[in-house]
Amino acid sequence: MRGKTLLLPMTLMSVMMSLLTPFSYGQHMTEDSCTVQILVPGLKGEPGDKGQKGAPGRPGRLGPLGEIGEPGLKGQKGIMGRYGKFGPKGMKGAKGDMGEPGPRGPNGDPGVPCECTPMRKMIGEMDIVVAQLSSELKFIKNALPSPAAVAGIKETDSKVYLLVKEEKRFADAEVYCQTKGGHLAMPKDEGANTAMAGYITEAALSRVYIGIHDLDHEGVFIYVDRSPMTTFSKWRKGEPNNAYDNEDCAEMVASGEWTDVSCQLTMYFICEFDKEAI
Ligand SMILES: [Ca+2]
Ligand SMILES: [Ca+2]
Repeated sequence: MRGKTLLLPMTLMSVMMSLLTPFSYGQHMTEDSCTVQILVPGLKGEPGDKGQKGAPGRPGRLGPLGEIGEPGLKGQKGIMGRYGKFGPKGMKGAKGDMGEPGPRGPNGDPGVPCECTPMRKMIGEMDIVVAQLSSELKFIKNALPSPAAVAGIKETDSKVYLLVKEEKRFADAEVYCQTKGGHLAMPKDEGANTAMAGYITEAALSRVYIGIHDLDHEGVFIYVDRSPMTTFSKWRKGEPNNAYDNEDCAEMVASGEWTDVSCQLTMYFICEFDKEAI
């Protein structure tokens, strides 16, 4: 302990000496192994010359957002934009009230004089035709036994012929025709005979009763309306022959010729009606 106590004052003195004579004392101290070596910095040197200008520094960081500026002045009005697209079709509106009647129009041009006389005459003639047709239609409806039983209607200028496709004896056939307002057909001239023959042919028949007989006087043929047979006849060659003494009625074949036959045969027949009576 005593040794350190003695050393301390000497150390302090060496520090003081080194402050006064740094170089000489420093070298001296290294030679002494018993002393504590202390390194002390030297005095500050003179300022050096000013260095050259350095390279530009790196960009600084982005500064904070600035405050909102004052509102600018109002700009000028722009040009009109393009038209927009058509919108969807709207719903149909309710029906409006009826408007007031319009003003009366101007008078029309005068008409042409009426030629009424020819028109009236034509209308009158048409009325007659219509009445006649109505009458004939009524007759036909009345005369037809049934649609299937009639081959149609045949007519000449004065007669209407009806071929009835129902097989009847002579007397019954005449009764039938009379109930319709006529008789069994009575061919009294070539025209009527031809019309009836055509009727039979068109119906694809071979024979029909006609209104001729000699029931009252054998060999004296008359029409069913009791009119005599005077100028016209159409007997087939060899007829009438009153075969078996039993042929008092007459038929017409498709050629238009006549034959006397038994009145008890049943066959189709033709009725005739006066047009004036219809
Ligand atoms: Ca006879
Ligand atoms: Ca005969």
